[in-house]
Amino acid sequence: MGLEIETEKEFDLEDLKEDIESSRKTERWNDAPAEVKDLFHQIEWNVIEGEHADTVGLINPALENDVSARTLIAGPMATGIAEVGRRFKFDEYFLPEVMMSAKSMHQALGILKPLIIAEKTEELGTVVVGTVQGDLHDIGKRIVAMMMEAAGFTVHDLGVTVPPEEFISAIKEHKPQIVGFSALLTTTMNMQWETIKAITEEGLREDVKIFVGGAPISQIWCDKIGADAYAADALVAVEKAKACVSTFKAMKGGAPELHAAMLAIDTDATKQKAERAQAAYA
Ligand code: B12
Repeated sequence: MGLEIETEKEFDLEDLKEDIESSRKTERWNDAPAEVKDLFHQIEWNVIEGEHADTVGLINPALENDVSARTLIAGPMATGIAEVGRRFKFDEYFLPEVMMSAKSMHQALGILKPLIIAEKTEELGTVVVGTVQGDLHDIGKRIVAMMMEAAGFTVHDLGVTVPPEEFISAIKEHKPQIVGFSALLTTTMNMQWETIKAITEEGLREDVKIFVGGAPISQIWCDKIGADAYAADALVAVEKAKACVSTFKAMKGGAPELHAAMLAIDTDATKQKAERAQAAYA
């Protein structure tokens, strides 16, 4: 018995060393200055390992090296949490590890939030966002909310596991131009549809432009449930939101022309995403 435990320990340690080595050898961020590349690897690694104090401790040194908050979020923090997702999927990680990594992300976002929000220079409109009922994931939704706010929107974040009635109350209270639903589970994505149905039954559908997002969400799903726009990431969401309150302001929520206009933005956005990845030293 004792021997088995010893063997397993040795095996795990070897695995860990290999992981560290492959993480260090990665081709990512090769265009970044050496010290920035090293900081990025350390941030990514600490997100993966769920070392909150170390993740947080690396944020200021990165900012002092002229790395922007956006680059940190879109770069090492994003690749770190993506690797956590991969490990979870392949049973290399279990919930406790994922929760530790999520905490690292939240604490780092807490530091970066004021820097992002400080970018706000104009008032573009109001956005209500929330993670749909039954779903507790909120890192991505939080990033969307932060980026929307930085772009000039007043954002009301309703939090997680938000029932349709709460979205309806928030629409009545805040009169947003845009409402965003986040869903990270295949079992909760249907709540996006249910929420749209509830908003429609309440007679509010034309008043709001509905955005959907989250890992299992796609343009096909957006089309199917009658949402106005899908965004694969926060920056695409911001771009579409800005278009909604400017060029397409007069279009009503649920209008086929609005849906088509939002889709057209993706063609350009895909190109820009490649450029951003470059800027984030991807
Ligand atoms: C972190 C995490 C958790 C954390 C969440 C902590 C938190 N406070 O958010 C914890 C540990 C709590 C958790 C729990 C669970 N999780 Co989880 N989790 C993840 C993980 C690893 C990362 C998610 C994340 O934060 N990604 C990083 C962010 C930045 O990306 P994002 O959310 O996709 O957001 C971006 C875009 O999608 C978009 N976006 C997001 N929202 C919105 C909204 C709008 C309006 C727009 C326009 C755009 C947009 O912009 C964002 C920024 O660019 C994913 C893996 C994955 N591949 O997603 C699994 C994952 C989502 N979880 C999964 C599962 C199964 C669970 C549990 C059911 C596990 C369990 N057995 O209990 C529970 C569910 C609990 C519940 N009821 O919700 C599965 C889902 C599989 C499926 N088929 O549905 C995944 C995919 C892991 C996997 N590969 O198996 N999880």
